[in-house]
Amino acid sequence: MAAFDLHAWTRERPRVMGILNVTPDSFSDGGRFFSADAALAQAETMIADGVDMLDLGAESTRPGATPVSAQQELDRLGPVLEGLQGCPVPLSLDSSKPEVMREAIRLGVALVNDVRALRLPGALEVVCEGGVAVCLMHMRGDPRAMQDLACYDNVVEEVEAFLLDRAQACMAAGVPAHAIALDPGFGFAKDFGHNRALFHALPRLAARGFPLLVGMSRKRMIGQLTGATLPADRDAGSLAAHVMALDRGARIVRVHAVRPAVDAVRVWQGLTQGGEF
Ligand code: HH2
Repeated sequence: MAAFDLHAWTRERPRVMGILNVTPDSFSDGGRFFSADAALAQAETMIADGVDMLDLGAESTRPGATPVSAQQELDRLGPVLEGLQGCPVPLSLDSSKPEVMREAIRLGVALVNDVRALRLPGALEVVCEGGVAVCLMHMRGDPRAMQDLACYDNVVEEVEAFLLDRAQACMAAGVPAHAIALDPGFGFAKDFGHNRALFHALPRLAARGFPLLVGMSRKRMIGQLTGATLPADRDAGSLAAHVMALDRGARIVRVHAVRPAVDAVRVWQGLTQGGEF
């Protein structure tokens, strides 16, 4: 099976990836979509709202999150993936574990979104054999202790070098270049200054030729700018940051609030690329 062509898909227009956290403890919506029924209802809502891809995660990666086993992830994801058979939009799996990736690929996911950039042993091989696309994200350490590692000489150079190195490793293992997206990993082992430096460097990262995915939805950096302490109150700020990211070359935005993001992408596309109405 040919891997999902992320380059062609994102060249057509920017894409909205909807976050579906099948978890009890995610930072902004933990517990809301933990049952398979609730997750499937939310998937249906996001599809009706025009989402381009659903990103299913079963382990929170918020700072300090408690890790879960591969079996727990599979128990959470299995019924949701079964319920999404025949889904009209491609599915993405937000996981780092090769066992989870293998089963999710069997159940039809088109993309593996890995905050560890396929660094766990066996992950790269599973993606290669499965013939799926991948999003490689930058993070240091693991979510439990990553904020202690937010210390860089030059965050942009280090993140860029890391992402290019991981993309090379994927291509050397047989993942086609057109199936690779990169993500600087906003908020992952980064303080506000690092996030801002990376935001300014989006054009430089985009110039490397891989579609850029950005995920700032409801994150602390948005709250630091707007004063909104509750993640659910950060959607407007997140939308502003994501539209600015599109102007700087991002091609996929990973969001909780799908409808406003879909409208924003339509407006961005219509005003910057022209076209008939
Ligand atoms: N952020 C989160 C999780 N996965 N994947 C990519 N590629 N980029 C991101 O910025 C990113 C990600 C954290 O957000 P969320 O899934 O809402 O929270 P939690 O990890 O607590 O479930």
